[in-house]
Amino acid sequence: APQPTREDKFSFGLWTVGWQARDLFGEATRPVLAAVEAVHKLAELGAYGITFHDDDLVPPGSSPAERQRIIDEFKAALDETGLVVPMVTTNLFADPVFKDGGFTSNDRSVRRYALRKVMRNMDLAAELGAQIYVFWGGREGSEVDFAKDVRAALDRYREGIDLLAQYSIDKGYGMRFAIEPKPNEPRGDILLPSIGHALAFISELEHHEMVGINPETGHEQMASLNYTHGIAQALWQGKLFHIDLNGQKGPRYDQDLVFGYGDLLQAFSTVDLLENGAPGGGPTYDGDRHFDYKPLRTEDMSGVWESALANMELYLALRERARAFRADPEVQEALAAARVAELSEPTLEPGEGHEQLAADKTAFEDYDLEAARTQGYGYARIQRLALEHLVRMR
Ligand code: 3MF
Ligand code: MG
Ligand code: MG
Ligand code: MG
Repeated sequence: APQPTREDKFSFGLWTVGWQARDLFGEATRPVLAAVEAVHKLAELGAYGITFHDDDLVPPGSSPAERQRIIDEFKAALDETGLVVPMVTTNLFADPVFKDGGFTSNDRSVRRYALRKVMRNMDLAAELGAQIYVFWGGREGSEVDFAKDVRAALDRYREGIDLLAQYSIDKGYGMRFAIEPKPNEPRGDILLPSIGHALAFISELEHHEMVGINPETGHEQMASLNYTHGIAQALWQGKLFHIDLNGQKGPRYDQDLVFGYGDLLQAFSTVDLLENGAPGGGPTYDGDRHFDYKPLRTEDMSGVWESALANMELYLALRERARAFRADPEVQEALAAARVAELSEPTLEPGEGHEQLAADKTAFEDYDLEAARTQGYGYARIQRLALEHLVRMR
């Protein structure tokens, strides 16, 4: 199997390998994982980075002295291993104070407290050199439509992000923000439920240029959406600031499986897009390949590290398969026959407007409709070749 290295830029949330597997119906099945141990173990496996929520690193209720000791030990482990912290985020969902949301709680005092909690953790993120700050608004939503004024909630969401962007600017942190969409769970309905909703929201922000998204594979697939298409649109809009890779088996609860363990074919197209870019060119992704997954509840710590490695190995295997797919002359011929590159040609001639188009009889009056209607596009062959590369038939 391919061996992950620093250059591959793989990163993990501390909450992933550190998940004690407490779920809705059962207690924890694993012990607490010390952050320092996670750093050492991930570095050993070939990872490049580690990310965290404030409360993953410093348990809530820690004294200032205790907090400082934890941070110092964490920094020492980073120095020792060379692991970096590309992204940091805030837990605005676990504490009961956030049961109706952080930035969008109906209770104004909760909203002010949430902003302060983020500001404190942004200071730590800056100290650790994090360039990306993620916002997953897991409790920003409702179960009762009549109890939440969604337009007012979006005003408050915008007010919160605007304030925090100003904070980063004034402090000279130079961070970029990434909003993570999710359709539901833990709220019945969450605000900014999909990539598209988040992108539309961002366009309304004061500092919209410093805000992008952190799309998670499973979150889009929970809503039956195509993740590869979603990140392609984010790239097109220059908004793919970060990424949460994992696996999900269709529209059900948020499974957070190992990357590729859900829709493997879509994982293949995701890796192809991230690694090989779009056939027509355009912006690509160069951030860390971040995994947000949950090791199975049945596993002890050896199963945790087994699955952490599995994320990276599968990504590398798909990267190798995607390169082989693109390099195969038969695939290139099939892509050409399907005129995949023709989509990058503008529909209009240079300088052509609707008047010239209206004068072009070949576009309408003399158009060979029958030929266009009966042609085959050749996509079946591309799908077959892609699958054959995926399962190593080629
Ligand atoms: C929940 C998530 C979150 C976010 C995290 C920020 C607990 O479904 O995906 O993980 O990823 O809060 O990155
Ligand atoms: Mg998830
Ligand atoms: Mg999740
Ligand atoms: Mg996530």
